[in-house]
Amino acid sequence: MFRAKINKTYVRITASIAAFLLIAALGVASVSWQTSQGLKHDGQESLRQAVRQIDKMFDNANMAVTALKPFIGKPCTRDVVLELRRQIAIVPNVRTINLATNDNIYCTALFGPQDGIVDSKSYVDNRLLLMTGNAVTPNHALIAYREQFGENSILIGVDGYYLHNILDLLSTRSHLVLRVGPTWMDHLGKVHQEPYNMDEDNLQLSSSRYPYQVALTVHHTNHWQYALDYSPASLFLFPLLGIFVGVMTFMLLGRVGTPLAIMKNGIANQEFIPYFQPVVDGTHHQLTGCEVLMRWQQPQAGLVPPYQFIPLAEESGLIVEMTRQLMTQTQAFFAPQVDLLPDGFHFGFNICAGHFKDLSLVDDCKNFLSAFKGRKIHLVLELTERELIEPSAVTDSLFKALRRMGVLIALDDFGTGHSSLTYIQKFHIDFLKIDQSFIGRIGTDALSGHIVDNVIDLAKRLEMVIVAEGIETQAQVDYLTPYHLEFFQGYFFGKPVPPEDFVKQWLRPKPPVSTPAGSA
Ligand code: G
Ligand code: G
Ligand code: MN
Repeated sequence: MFRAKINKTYVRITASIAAFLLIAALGVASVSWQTSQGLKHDGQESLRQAVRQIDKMFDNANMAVTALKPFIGKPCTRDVVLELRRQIAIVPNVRTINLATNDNIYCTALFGPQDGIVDSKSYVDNRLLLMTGNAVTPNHALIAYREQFGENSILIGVDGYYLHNILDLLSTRSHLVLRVGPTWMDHLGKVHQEPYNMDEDNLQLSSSRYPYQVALTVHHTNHWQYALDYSPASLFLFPLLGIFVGVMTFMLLGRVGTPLAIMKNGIANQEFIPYFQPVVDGTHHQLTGCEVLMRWQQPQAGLVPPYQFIPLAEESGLIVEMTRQLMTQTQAFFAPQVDLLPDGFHFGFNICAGHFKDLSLVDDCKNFLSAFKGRKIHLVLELTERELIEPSAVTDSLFKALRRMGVLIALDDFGTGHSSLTYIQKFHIDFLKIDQSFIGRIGTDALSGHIVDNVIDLAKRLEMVIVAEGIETQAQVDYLTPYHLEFFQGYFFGKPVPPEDFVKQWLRPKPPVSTPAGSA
């Protein structure tokens, strides 16, 4: 039993930890998913913002182009150069403006007439070129915006500083880069010529109006750093939920169940066992029978006394099945050794109102009696006077059937209730068992003695076989002896004991004791 208990605690703890871990795993998965979704969502939002800002820059460049359309292909006069400079001054983001014919730059805002070379094929879509710098500021990143009109073109230089600013500002949780064809700028403003390494976790967004993309990488190493930002509730909720579910699992597994469920379980496990108390004859105090008393051998609580479970058993009706088990165990134990029993041995079972709902008691008694084929035993059913059975069609046929089988009826706890003579006659009572409370009064005071005398008198006048219950002392025996009662029962003769002890104490012929010489 101890071992079973340990195993059970071990199982409970294991199951509770498993439940906690399951919730924790769910939590980790949930936090991870929320974080990656959040990072992705925020990344996409950053990309959209970046495209909006960068498009606006190129829109500005485009504005300058529109303003300069009348000067396309015109010679690089002072007026033209002044107009180029005026646009630089008034249009945001624009740093340089050049005019070109084919691949020849012939007019610049800074230097006026020129004879420079431009490789128009290096422009992505003929429109954009990302550069590490130009002739004037070689180490300052710059993006050239080009618009072509026949063989002429306008080249607008947009400062890399603005691009760098946009990328930097939006690179909160992951780093943004701007890609123009094979060239890309990182969030620090550095321009790279080597191919940009795109792996699976990259997000990118192309502008619908200009030939460039912005991209970003969500780094796995950063993932858990942002868990608190994206799933603050889950980070607290799941551990709490895990603890709650773990504790609940532990408690539910240890749940004892309702008293009724425990009792049903006890029936299934045959935990209700018979104890036997001897009944002796009133003259020679020889064994004449026994009262079978129910005990509950409960694995956890040990031996449970009847007053703790009989009321619930009677109320719920489980008493019928429990009494059946008591009868079965009694016959299984005594039938094989029936020869040990004195002739006419009485087996008394306690019966309550629940037994009179149907006729199953008849079958139970039939089974009991048929186990003792020789018929040298008597079956006695003890009905308590405390709660009398209502006469009805069912009880009527039940008592008739019992009588036919030879089953005897005892009125238990006599004197405590209020059974009438008509009642006693109607149910054909064979024995009256005078309640032990009266026997207990013997020798206490004059009035008590009077009450005891009266109860015995009443029983005698009913002309029934009488059992005096609860005899505990020699004085009580002496007091009762002149009444010539048929049977005695009580601790003075023997307490209720398990079947093996009953056989040992009352039925096994004692081995002859070798008397020490000189003692006889
Ligand atoms: O044996 P003990 O004195 O502890 O029993 C207490 C009460 O329980 C007594 O009133 C006795 O009649 C009752 N009792 C014992 N066994 C049974 C039983 O098998 N059926 C019923 N109905 N009552 C029992
Ligand atoms: O209600 P019922 O008469 O069935 O009750 C019988 C119960 O009385 C038994 O279960 C038994 O434990 C108890 N009993 C039997 N003899 C004595 C006795 O001498 N003294 C006391 N106190 N109880 C007894
Ligand atoms: Mn009884």
